Amino acid sequence: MTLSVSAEPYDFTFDPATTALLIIDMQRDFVDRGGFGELLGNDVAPLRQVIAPIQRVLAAWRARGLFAIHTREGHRPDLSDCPPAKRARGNLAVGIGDQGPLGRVLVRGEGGHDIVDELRPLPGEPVVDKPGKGSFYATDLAGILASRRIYSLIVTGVTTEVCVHTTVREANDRGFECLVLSDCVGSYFPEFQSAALKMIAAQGGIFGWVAHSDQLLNAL
Ligand code: C5J
Repeated sequence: MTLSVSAEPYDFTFDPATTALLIIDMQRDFVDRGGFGELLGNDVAPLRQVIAPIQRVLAAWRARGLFAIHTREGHRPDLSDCPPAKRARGNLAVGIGDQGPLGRVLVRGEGGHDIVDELRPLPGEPVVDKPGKGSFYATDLAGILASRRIYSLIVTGVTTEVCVHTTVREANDRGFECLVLSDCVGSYFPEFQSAALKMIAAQGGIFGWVAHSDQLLNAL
């Protein structure tokens, strides 16, 4: 079965059986107060706006028995997978691995590393823990997608210009077709949100397609 979604720069077509909904880093460290995002000096309010639209898409996706994958950015408790350069970046008083209001910052198993309750993964939905910004780097995501014969990704999550963009670029180079849902990805910076989405669909869809989630829900 092929479905068609009205998108930029032109309609996105996909077979639901070979498509995964990818939900990137919807964890408390980025969207809750006291997490890594706020410690970096950001206002988390714009990121919280994507929770409800993703919830709507995820509910529709699950209702059709389709495949969803979640990612989380974070590190081993001993930080052995955290490059010193990443830890040092920003010169933060409380940074990666330090004790913060939500537990140790960006560390696996801590409160801030958890996915928000509204988007809690169900059994059967893989959760990919990633040490970097891209979801393919140093993870088993490529293997999971290959074993399910997945060729297309519907991409959601945060932040648009960092982990979403890095993942879409990685996916593009690996031959995946990516549709990014404009209201289901969020940035702390409105100007980055707008530019990052334009960059994906520009030049004939150099990295993929962009559509509002209503268009996907119409197609489903
Ligand atoms: C960042 C992410 N922004 N998930 N991570 O550090 O985008």
